[in-house]
Amino acid sequence: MTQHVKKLSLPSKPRDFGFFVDGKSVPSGDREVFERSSPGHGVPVSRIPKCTAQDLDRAVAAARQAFDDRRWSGLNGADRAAVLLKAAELIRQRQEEIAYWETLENGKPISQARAEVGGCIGMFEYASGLARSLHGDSFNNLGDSMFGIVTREPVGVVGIITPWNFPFLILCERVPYVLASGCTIVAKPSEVTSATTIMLAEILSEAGLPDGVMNVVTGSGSSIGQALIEHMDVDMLSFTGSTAVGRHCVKAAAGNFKKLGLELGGKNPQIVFADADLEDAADGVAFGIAFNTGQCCVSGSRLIVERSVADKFEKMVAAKLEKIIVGDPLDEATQIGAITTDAQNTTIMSYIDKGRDEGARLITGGATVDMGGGQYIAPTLFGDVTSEMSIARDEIFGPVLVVIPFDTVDEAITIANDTVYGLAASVWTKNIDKALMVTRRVQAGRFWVNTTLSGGPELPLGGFKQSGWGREAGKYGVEEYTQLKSVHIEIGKRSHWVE
Ligand code: TXE
Repeated sequence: MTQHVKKLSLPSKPRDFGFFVDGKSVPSGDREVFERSSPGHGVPVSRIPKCTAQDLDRAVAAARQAFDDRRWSGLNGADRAAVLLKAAELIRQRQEEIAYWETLENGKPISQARAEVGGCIGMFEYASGLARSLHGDSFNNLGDSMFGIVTREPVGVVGIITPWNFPFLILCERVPYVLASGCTIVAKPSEVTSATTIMLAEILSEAGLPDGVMNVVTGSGSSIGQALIEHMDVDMLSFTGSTAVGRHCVKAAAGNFKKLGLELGGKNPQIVFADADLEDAADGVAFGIAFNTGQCCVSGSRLIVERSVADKFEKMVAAKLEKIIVGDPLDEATQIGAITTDAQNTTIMSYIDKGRDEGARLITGGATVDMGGGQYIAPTLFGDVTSEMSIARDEIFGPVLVVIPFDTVDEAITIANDTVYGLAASVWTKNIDKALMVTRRVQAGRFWVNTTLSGGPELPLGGFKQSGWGREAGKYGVEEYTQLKSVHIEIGKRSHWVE
């Protein structure tokens, strides 16, 4: 592990952000304000309003009105696509600014933040095509007197609740697809990373999105988030966050039976066979756990490795982890930055203690890193781990990898599936039979063969088991935000029931 000093500078004073309703930014006024400090430095960088229940009602009413009067869903797909394409162009123009604020509030390295914003541009561009190609079905085989069509209609007002680990990326895996479907939005970002969500609302407005189609409320999960999931005028909720709050959403959605999309936790396996390219696999495994300091729902946090190469491979991974550049998020050279919240820092360190207490062998890392401010944890590897240990079962959401050896393909699959989660999985092997067998039998919504953490706008993401409901992105992502209507059309004279 190497340490670096920062290059970009911090803002001289915290920036004030307003929330966004009906096409306008609303300043905090006399509302309480949440001040966010950069997790990499401990310096205040932004201030956001704590929205009230009335603010939420206004935002939902604006989204309702914009949906009901069809100012967005009534446009043709080409017009909706034009707005999404213009938004992509404006994001490109503001890429540096968005990346900077993402880094300041989240603590991720600036180079990574830039790449993520680049990925978001692609989401908007891809979804613009979907706005034009979304279609239903027809049934011309119902006999001469009947024609059937199936149409897709937008669900309505969609609430989007996002977490702090990828504030802009997770938002952009949803917003352009929701807009492509014709729905309207009330988004609530995590209270610690709200800046870039507010920026997206401004960008969409500038791109020509009609007022009221995209609204943003800010504040805590327990107050404004809870009110959003319970709101009787919200037709669908897309929630990304912890499994505990996801469960809560299921209960709250019962009020008006709102449709739910849930992307929750993961404890994702990385299965490495002895016949893999072990150099590649070691690099991929290190990337899979350390990227975004392991604060990814799809982090590869369980290394399930064939016993015959386990010792050797463990050392290869440890060597990679020790070379990762942990540093100031504003430094161009940094590969992993700060842990995003104090609470998350405490959680990760408590799991490292648990690992030691449970009898796992600490191979590397296991400690905080002093950068003179902010909170940093060295990439950590535990050997001699059994599937019963909490470090093997719980989502730690930090740079902590556990090694579990196996002897047979069946055993590898059993260990991989021995979790309540089913979000993602990777397999590393040069044997096509093993790769396919594992891909078929491991329960995960996203799968990687000889790679990890790849993604893009085309392929959907989402979980099996307790990792969630529904899929985001791809054509499937747009379809999630639609509902089907079947239309039966009688042709010619009706044959009468009452003569
Ligand atoms: O998530 P929360 P937290 C996991 C990860 C992490 C743990 C806790 O294991 O350690 O969750 O993180 C909003 N009604 N993931 O506490 O609380 C909240 O304001 C409505 C995995 O930050 O679930 C934020 O906008 N909303 C995950 C969002 O929910 C509520 C990413 C997520 O916060 C709410 C993040 C409520 N009652 C954490 N309570 C992933 N799958 O990537 C909170 N929120």
